[in-house]
Amino acid sequence: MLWLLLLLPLQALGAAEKTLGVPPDSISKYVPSKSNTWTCLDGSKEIPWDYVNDDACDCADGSDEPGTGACPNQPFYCKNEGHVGSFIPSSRVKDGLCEPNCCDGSDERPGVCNNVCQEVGQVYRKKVEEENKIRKTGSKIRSTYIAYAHKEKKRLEGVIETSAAEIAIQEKEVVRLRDIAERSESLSAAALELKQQSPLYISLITHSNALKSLQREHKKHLQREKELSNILDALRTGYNPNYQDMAVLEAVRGWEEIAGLPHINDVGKDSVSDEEAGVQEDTASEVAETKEEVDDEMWSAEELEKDLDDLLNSDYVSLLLEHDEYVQSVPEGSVLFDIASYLPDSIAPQYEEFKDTLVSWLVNLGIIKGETPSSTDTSRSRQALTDAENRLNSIKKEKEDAENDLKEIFNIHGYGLEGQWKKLDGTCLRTEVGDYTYEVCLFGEAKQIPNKGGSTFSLGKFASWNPSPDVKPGDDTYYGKQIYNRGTRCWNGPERNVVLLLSCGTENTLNSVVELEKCEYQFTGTTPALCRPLDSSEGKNGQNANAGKDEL
Ligand code: MAN
Repeated sequence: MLWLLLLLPLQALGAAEKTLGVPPDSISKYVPSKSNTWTCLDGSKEIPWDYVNDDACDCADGSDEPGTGACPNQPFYCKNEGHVGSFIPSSRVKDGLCEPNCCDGSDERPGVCNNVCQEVGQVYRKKVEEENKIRKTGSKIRSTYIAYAHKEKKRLEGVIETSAAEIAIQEKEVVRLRDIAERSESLSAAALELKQQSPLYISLITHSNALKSLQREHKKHLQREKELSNILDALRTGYNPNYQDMAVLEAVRGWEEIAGLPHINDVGKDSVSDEEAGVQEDTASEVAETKEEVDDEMWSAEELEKDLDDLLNSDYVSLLLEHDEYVQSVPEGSVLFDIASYLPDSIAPQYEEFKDTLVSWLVNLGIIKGETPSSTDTSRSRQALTDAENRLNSIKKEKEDAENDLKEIFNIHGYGLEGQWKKLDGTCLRTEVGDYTYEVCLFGEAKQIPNKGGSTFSLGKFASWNPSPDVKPGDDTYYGKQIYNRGTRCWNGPERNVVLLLSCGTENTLNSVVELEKCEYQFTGTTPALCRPLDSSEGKNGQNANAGKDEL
């Protein structure tokens, strides 16, 4: 009976050996049948249970030797209790070397490697804790980036809407100005000169000149008034009342009355005297009266200040031509002088023919003037048209730029599905390495700037995120790499280019630069844009899950 009890731990030990190197999710598959046999995992063969982990490869898929390294290309799982389980290739099992990924030493015969999982686990946990702290802070910053992208989207939509409305208005303006320019270009210099003899036009120009002169004089007076009020203000605050100089006192009182100011000696007192209150009331009512007198059609002081220049810049020639057209157009419904409308339809064509012949005779005899199109003094109307066309083009460009920006904001290949990168567009990161300062302006250009003078080399412009076909667009590995290419060509070599490797950090920084091959640079940096919240699925415990898999 006793020997049976002694056997139990040995059996348990045997079972443990059979599952050596088996990952937790496959342990249930390593159980013997009732007849103490076992079937290879691919189902190809049934073997005695004793053949499992006996250091001889029996199954075609190598599944009978998970813990010995007897079958090639098999994963060996180290439990690493106290740390994180991990895989190593079967070729490294029982090779006499302690694998760093197998801190429990289970890949080697007992006694070869110490179990250092407690120490390694502690260091690892501390590192993960620090990384999580950074991720927590970084993800808060990242969420402000996302909020920025949403605001930016709204702004751009506003720009598109406003510019669409402006384009519609400006297009009409261009048509109007083109019409004027074309009409004035088809008018001879002599015809224009004749039109400019119109009393209305001459009077308009005289009014304009008078208004310009008044404006000039008005500005001079305003300047003079300003200087005088400065002098009087200085006198008011600086005079010495003890001298009892009545002339000075009168000047001060007079100025206070005009300017509606309290007497300087009363400034600071709780209340002003009745007399002064009366003065102020009077001044206020006078101002009110003056306001009432202003005709509705008269310009206020602000309008004079703001709008007079525009009015004086009017294109009077264009106005003249527009006016001409206006007075020449026959008012709708008026048939008084339209003889053709009194005639029966049958003789109307003969009448029109007769009229045209008569008019051309009168023109030939010099009795009336005909239209003689030729290019003339039209520079102002042409300039106005060019200005309007330029303005239209610039609004169109503004709209187009906004539309393109909008397309990129929430684009997976642009600023990310959440728009988390938009905020960093144009953010420049720099670091000094050796004789150079390296700079990368995100989504812009990378540069190599010599510290001791000399030319700056372009290291390329932003081309794409991680272009590897194995990487899924939108995940952390995708956004962890940016490519900048087509920089200044290297002498006898390629165009300079940069691979920028990014990772989560609380700040946007450029940490290192190495020239891996001639003119091929690798930058590393950090950014909060890569710090996903701790509870988000991607990146959560990513390191743990992948630990050691690189080894395979
Ligand atoms: C410059 C720099 C270097 C580069 C050489 C290649 O000196 O851009 O980084 O290696 O040119 O000639």
